[in-house]
Amino acid sequence: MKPILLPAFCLLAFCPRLALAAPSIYDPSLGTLPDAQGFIRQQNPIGQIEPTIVDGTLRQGLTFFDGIQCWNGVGSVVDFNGAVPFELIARLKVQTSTFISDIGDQTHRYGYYIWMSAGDGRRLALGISSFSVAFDTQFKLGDTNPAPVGLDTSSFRTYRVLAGDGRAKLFVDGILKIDAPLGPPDVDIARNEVFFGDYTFAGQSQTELAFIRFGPRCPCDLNGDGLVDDSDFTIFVRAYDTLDCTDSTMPAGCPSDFNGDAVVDDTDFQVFVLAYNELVCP
Ligand SMILES: [Ca+2]
Ligand SMILES: [Ca+2]
Repeated sequence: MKPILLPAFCLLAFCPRLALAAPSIYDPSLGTLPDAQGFIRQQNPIGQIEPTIVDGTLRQGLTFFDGIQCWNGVGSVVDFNGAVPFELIARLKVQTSTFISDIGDQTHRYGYYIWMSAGDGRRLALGISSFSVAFDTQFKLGDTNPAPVGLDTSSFRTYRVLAGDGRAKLFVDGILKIDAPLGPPDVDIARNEVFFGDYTFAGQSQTELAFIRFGPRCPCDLNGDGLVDDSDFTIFVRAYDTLDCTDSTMPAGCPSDFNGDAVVDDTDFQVFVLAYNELVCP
């Protein structure tokens, strides 16, 4: 017989800590700039408008077209070959962000970039303009990159990147927009870095960033919005009540079965509760 599901707080004190890799997060709702949360600012030239925190979001810009203002999570663990996919989630609103299709090297240039370089030398860049999104996965002259996808970026949207098994996927508000092969490793790039902001000297942007998190995919974030909260709890409880991963009503892939034993039971619940308590993956 299945045990009764207890409220999360009843079990918190008794759950052992799981040893999972720490994700990297920038959370403006804490009231501080990325500089105060472990990220290193890169800004050029002097005279850029100073970023501010307003209503829990990081406001940038309008940045200089021929300058940069971005932050680097130096030493972040970026692994595109891990047992679980690399995941990056950012919630962003764009007032304005430029787009250039090709400045001679066949890569795109966006006013707002999220740039990831993995430990194996592979690169992946997500560009977000006022009217489109794109991946750059190839950085050698003559290589082609996936075409940009039209998108109204002027309201807050959740951008979710998954990279693993040789492919990169972009979901926007839960809908798959781009699915492209990752490029080959480069020998001459800095590794394990994630930049966000105006990262290019050939673009400018004005944006509001509400959240960015990256690291190994967080299994407990069942709706893929970067947090582990009541919305995920609702999804988990439904799977817990169903129990059997082979049940036809279970979501495809049985995502709530965190330990892979084909049932969603108390063992999975203990994993979920740890993340729920932290609001993000432990
Ligand atoms: Ca969630
Ligand atoms: Ca299980």
